[in-house]
Amino acid sequence: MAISLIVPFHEGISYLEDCLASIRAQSLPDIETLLIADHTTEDLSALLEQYASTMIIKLYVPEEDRTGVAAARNLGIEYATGEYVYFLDSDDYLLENALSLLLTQMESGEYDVVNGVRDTTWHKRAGYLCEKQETGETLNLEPEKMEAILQSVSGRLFRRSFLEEHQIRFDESLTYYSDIPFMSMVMAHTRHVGLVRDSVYVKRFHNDPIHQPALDQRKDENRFMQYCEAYHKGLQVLTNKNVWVTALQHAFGAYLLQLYTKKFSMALAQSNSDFILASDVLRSFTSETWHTFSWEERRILKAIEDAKEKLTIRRSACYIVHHKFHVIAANQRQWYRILQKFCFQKMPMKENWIVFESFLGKNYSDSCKYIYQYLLEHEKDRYRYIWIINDKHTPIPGNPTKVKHNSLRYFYYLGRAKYWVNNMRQPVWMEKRPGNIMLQTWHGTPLKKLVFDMEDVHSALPTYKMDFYQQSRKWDYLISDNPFSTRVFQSAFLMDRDKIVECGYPRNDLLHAPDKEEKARGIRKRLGIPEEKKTILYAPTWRDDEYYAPGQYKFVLPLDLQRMREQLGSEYVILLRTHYFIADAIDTSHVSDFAINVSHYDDITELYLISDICITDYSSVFFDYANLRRPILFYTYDLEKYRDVLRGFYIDMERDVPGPLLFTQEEVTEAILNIDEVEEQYREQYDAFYDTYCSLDDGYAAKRIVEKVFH
Ligand code: C2G
Repeated sequence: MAISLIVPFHEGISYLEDCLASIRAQSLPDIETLLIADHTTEDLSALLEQYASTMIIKLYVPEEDRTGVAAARNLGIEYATGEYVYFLDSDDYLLENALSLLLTQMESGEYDVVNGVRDTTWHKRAGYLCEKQETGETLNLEPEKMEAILQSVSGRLFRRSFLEEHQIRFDESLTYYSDIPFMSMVMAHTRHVGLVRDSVYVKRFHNDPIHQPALDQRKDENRFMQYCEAYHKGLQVLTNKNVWVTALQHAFGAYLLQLYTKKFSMALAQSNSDFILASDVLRSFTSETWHTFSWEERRILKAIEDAKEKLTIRRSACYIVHHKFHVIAANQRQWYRILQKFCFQKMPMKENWIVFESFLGKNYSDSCKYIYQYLLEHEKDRYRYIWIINDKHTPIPGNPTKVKHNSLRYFYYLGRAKYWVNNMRQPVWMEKRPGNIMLQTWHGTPLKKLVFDMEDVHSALPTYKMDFYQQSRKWDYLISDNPFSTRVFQSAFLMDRDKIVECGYPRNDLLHAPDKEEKARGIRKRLGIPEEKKTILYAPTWRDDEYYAPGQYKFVLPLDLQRMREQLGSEYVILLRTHYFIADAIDTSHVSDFAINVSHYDDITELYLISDICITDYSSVFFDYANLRRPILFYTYDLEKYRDVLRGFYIDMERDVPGPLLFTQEEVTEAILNIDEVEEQYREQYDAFYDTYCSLDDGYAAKRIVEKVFH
């Protein structure tokens, strides 16, 4: 056997699946996988059966009293039969020819250990392999690389006889960081260090620290102590290797500095008792190591060495002010946040202030608008109303206070108001004080999988799940449009049932208003739609993987407007409405008598009201539009990617949506030309859909939620 792969497993079977698949894809035949099931409660039998026929895989279970990664890896070394061993965590995976690259290098020299490059990702293997780029690392041993080598066994191939000869094992008393003393022992004894310039290991970050935290995401008070202990132990065995000693000591010093100088709050969080071991490690620093730090850094480290907590914090604070003042000073929003926290939120709370915000202040719309209108009509003088709205010229009835998103006034009003009504998540840093009430209206019945129901997160911010969890803990009420959404919000947002108010969507009240026809006439007139023309609304959603930056997504119109105009222009006009995340603009100048860009029109509900046909894709738009019982077409040209790679859906689009899935512009045009037949064909499906998703919307949702929250 050439290589024994040692894979400790505790939990996370979906991660393990990717890990095993990556082993099976290796080009080397001569490898065995030793899976050490460390006190797991998950059933591995089906997975093992799936892989057993195509690779050598052996399962071992540690004794009762041996637990943790260190023990599992040691057990692996004991059972290994390969000439070499490689440690692979069960939540990570290998790149395709990782092992053969390492082996070739190993066999080309007198090495005991060969090091490859370790990549990191938030994604599953399939998604990662699509996006991967060449790393092209250099082959020298710079100090930073030496530090990285000393801190992790991942991506290294070890000669087993070398580990045996020097009895190199993981320290089982350490829950975390046992790699450090292990690698220190390796470096203390090895004569030559082999290097491979390619990536041979992919460390996968966990995007769901609530259900599946990685070891380094677990909250543990002992973590700092263990870190110091690991370095302490590492340095004890490395005594004869000066360059490696300097690298390890530098890594430790850099870690302490990072802890104290990243943020004031982090500096303050460290407690004195932790200093004892840290100070021991610092005392062993050689003069060479001390010189790798600047004088200011040395002053902080010296204060830690002397176990002087207050002095450490003072010096760290000076460092932060000196080095980061210009960053803080240049960031206006940081100042506003500080003012909000230490000034506005210290002032008495205004019991009758309500702040409304829809789509980050981009418009006056959605359920917030309809809740506001109801309050205005029935409780005008009881409250003071504040609207977060970026364009101060946006007409809003009732003369509310208008405030720009992220302006100083935004921080002031949010800091002082008792009530916040929002249709999207509030900022992660927004602190709620006792007495604050947050009404989250949300902005759609979910078709696409959300937060904790998503496996991989492909959007611009991979910390989505972590952020969402913190934000949603602050919601007192969450509106749901139907029993289906209520169920989804419980699983996807981890919301308690008693915080969800299943009252229908206030934004759909307009679609059931007695004067809706009259309103529709006014809207059509405002948009300049000729009286004899029918209207098509095209309102697609955004794509998680196509972005410039968070909240700034790309969109290319998948319609040839000129051709559409030729085929449909005598009977229809088309309203084009991009999602509020889309940064790209649509050009309609060449077809101005046929297409109207309504992307900046405030309220999409008003557009539903004037449309005879709605075309969408995976947007929640159709759940609301169905209230009108008018035809809906689904232009799902990238269905497979959207469903299978990016998101996944809660309902079966092919079976349950109230209209046809269309894949080309020709099919869309054809359906429009034959819209009566399409309607007839989908009548039954539409009725069933309406009953499931729209039956709570009766024109009184705003009344219900106001009575619940504001009385
Ligand atoms: N919207 C819009 N114009 C579009 C698309 C959407 O005005 N072209 C508005 C609609 O009110 C829609 C809401 O934004 O209901 C949410 O849009 P989605 O396309 O559904 O996407 P997303 O913002 O990701 O919302 O649970 C809600 C959804 O699952 C997620």
